[in-house]
Amino acid sequence: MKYFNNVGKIAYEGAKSKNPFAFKYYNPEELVAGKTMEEQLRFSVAYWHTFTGDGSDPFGSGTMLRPWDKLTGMDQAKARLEAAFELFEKLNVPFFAFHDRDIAPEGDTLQETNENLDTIIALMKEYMKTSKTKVLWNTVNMFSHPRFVHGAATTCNADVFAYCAAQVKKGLETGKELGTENYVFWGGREGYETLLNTDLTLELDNLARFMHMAVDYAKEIGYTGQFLIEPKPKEPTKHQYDFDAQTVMAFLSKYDLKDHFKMNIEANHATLAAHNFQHELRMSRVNGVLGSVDANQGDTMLGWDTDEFPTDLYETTLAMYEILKNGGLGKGGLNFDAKPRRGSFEPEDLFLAHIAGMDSFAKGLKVASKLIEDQVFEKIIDDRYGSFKEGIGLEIISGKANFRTLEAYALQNKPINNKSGRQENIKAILNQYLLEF
Ligand code: XLS
Ligand code: CA
Ligand code: CA
Repeated sequence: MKYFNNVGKIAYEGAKSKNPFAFKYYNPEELVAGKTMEEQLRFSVAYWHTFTGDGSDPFGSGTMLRPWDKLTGMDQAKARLEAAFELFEKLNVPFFAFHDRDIAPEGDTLQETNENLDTIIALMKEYMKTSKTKVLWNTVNMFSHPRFVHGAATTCNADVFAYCAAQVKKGLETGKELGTENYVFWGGREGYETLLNTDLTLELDNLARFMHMAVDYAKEIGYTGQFLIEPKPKEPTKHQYDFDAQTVMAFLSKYDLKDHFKMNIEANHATLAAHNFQHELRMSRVNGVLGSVDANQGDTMLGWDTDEFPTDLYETTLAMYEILKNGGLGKGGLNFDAKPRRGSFEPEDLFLAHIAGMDSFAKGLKVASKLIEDQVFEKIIDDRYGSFKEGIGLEIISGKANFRTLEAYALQNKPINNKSGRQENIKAILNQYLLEF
């Protein structure tokens, strides 16, 4: 234990605790809705923000003080890994997630790059022998290097497509080697800047070809992790192909891929798509494709991906409501795809930020579980759609009605009566639950 000497093991001390390095709501062993909090929440640390992020922005260089930054190359990669397992143990998190290039640097050739990866993966396996922390998901970075300037699987350059295939092939082998629970596809540069130079059909067909190759290869090598697609509407490209959950579902249906993928829903990507977090979770849930969650939050005043640690209890409660209604996340989890602000640059801030996120979701879980136990929204919704349980409504639902019978009904019907939707009252009830439980 040498990277975070000022921080010990983070324990649950309860809501009255004033200790910043303690959980106030997250009590891993506590039972909520039939499972422990640890099992319900399945927290994961994002390797990129936590161990490689330097705090740079378009206007200034990095600010983060990280003990491993004295080193470079593979020495730095090894130190980061050691620091990672120290943080996992102190935070007591069950999972982490990474891109290939987060854990090991690129070499001069693809072969050298793969060798660097092999060295780190072997070391990671060693750490995992004595650690409880497993990999929630792995993925590959097909967006940072200049070779991806025109896209990855949707590039105009076939050599780049081939390179990406090699990279994902290695990613799936890594997933198998480490027993990762999921494999994520986030289309970093899969989108376009202008249609004036874009063959939209070819790009989308190629994206589907690529996904089919991935499905086939996973099957061939016996990789059993769940495949996830992570929607995002914009950034880095102006128009990302995986705009939102509904767009991705349409793509999967069109290309006969829908049996193989679920969604990894990120809160900040939902808001960038002009939805809210709950919308994307609900849309995925009701279509049976809610797979995992990137737990963060955006800023309503900023139009870009700020990846803040989630602290908005309203959002975490409604997210946990969807997740509980989904029967949990299965192989998925709550991955903190989030970074401390540029001004929160000390190593301790990594702990404080995760504690804030974990406590916010723990509280959300408790409130959501109570809301479901009391059937608060269920009763409201049941009552609101009551007209479909009898009479003409029942005929519509059961398929007996058609335009003629409905016209006949409408012609003889008395004036139509609507009832109030009572939105303000419902929000007040939600507030009562938030303050009480
Ligand atoms: C970027 C994405 C990315 C994915 C993994 O906006 O959130 O970090 O989660 O490639
Ligand atoms: Ca993400
Ligand atoms: Ca993001």
